[in-house]
Amino acid sequence: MNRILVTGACGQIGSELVGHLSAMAGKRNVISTDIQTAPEIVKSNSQFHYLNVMDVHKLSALVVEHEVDTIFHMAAILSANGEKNPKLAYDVNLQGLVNILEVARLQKIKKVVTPSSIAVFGPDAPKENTPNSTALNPTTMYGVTKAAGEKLLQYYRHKFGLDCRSLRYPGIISSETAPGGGTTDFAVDMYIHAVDGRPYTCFVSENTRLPFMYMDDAIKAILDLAAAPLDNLESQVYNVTALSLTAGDFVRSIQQSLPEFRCDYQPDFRQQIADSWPHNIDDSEARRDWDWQPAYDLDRMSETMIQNLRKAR
Ligand code: AKB
Repeated sequence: MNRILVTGACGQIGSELVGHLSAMAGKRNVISTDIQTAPEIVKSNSQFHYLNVMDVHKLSALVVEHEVDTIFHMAAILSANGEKNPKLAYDVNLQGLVNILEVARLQKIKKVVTPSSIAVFGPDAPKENTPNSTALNPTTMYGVTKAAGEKLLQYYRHKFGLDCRSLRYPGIISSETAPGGGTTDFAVDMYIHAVDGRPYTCFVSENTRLPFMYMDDAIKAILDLAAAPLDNLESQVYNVTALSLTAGDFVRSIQQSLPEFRCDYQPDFRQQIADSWPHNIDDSEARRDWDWQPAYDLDRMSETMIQNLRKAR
């Protein structure tokens, strides 16, 4: 039986991942951790502990105490917050990852799975169908830490034989837990405003195009990658995507169900971040090596988001 530690368990992806891991491994085998107070979805599906990933001693003690053999390391400072506080993003994203990898190495953890991001790509990477392997010259601190993190995973694999895997998430759309401090957050904000009957001022321009994915697909992707036989994985880090959408595409899709929804556009510093990222990425290597395939298109995603947000209100 796997004993799984999840960091960043109260975040947008972590909070939903915990529920799925609990269904697979049993609540008592999921040790969830964060620096925030745990929401009900996390408390009811795991054993929750306060943990700052910077605290390597507490991290190590939790791993030993609970006989953890698998780590999903989800804690991170996202792109927009990272630009407001680059040093914090550096500390949490890179020192936090090194702490996880060191504890994993010393405690002989079987597997570490941790997300990377489309933010590893910079303005010089191809904008369309950005390949799995291409120039990584990010222009945000978040992107710098994710690109360096990918290299750290490679180092720990080659130097110590640690099984550590990663996937480059696009913007994730979900209704359970709001994203915190990312550049792609505008899309989730739009759904929330629309369901609340409020207009929305979007912080990127109408034609800003980025890769996106619905949460159920994001969870499926990380669980499928975690479950894939190591021998099938030709890469350690995989592009994954589902949709390539502009801000305006979200508005039009929402208006099909909520025609009164209005959005205007006032780009701020996040426009420059969005402009440095790909429009869509090539995930054929993930499809080849571990059968990656998303299930949600824009219509299905919008219907599900609106339904879930209405229920929650
Ligand atoms: C962000 O906008 O910072 C994140 C990401 C694309 O990794 N959602």
